[in-house]
Amino acid sequence: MTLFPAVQEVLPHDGSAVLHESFLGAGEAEDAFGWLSEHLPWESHELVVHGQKRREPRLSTWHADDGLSYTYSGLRRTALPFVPVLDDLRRRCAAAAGSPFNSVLVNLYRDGSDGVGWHADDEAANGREPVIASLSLGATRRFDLRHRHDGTRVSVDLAAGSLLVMSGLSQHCWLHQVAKIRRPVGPRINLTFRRVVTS
Ligand SMILES: O=C(O)CCC(=O)C(=O)O
Ligand SMILES: [Mn+2]
Repeated sequence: MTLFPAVQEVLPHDGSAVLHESFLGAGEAEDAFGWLSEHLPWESHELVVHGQKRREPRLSTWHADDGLSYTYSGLRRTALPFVPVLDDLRRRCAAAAGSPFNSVLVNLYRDGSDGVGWHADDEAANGREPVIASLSLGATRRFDLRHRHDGTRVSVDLAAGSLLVMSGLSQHCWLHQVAKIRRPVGPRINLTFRRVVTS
């Protein structure tokens, strides 16, 4: 008997965020986590938040098809190429999301003192009503969404192998975060596949 549907909409209104709980099998998710954590050239970046420089509390890499660059919280990033593991995951996430992707931001949360604060993926480069596929590997972390106007809160645990596909008004009407936590937690990798549009 299945107690919870394997694929479910988590937003009550104003956009969509569809959670595919077991998008990757446990072995596949472990293999991808192991390979990416060992082989990606993890970078530590400074962000400009409210005019102040801060070191981002997570490591990341950004990969894109030829010639794309991207501005993220005041930081201009030049793309690394897609590698076969990322390309395979991109193809599968695109099929599930029903949308093509030309880039992926890969984040490594080393422990509970890494996180990402409230924000929306609403940079112009993501286009209007972007489809963003967010694949999680490694330790489970809580992902919070908060409606910008009515304050509605939704939280989901993003476990290894889960895929969250955000679309429609989700970036206009909602903010999201991965809060820092005090309890001991292992490393987590999150991949957000996006389609960056160039003007
Ligand atoms: O780690 C996550 O689940 C979310 C990451 C995120 O929101 C981002 O990189 O824009
Ligand atoms: Mn985001």
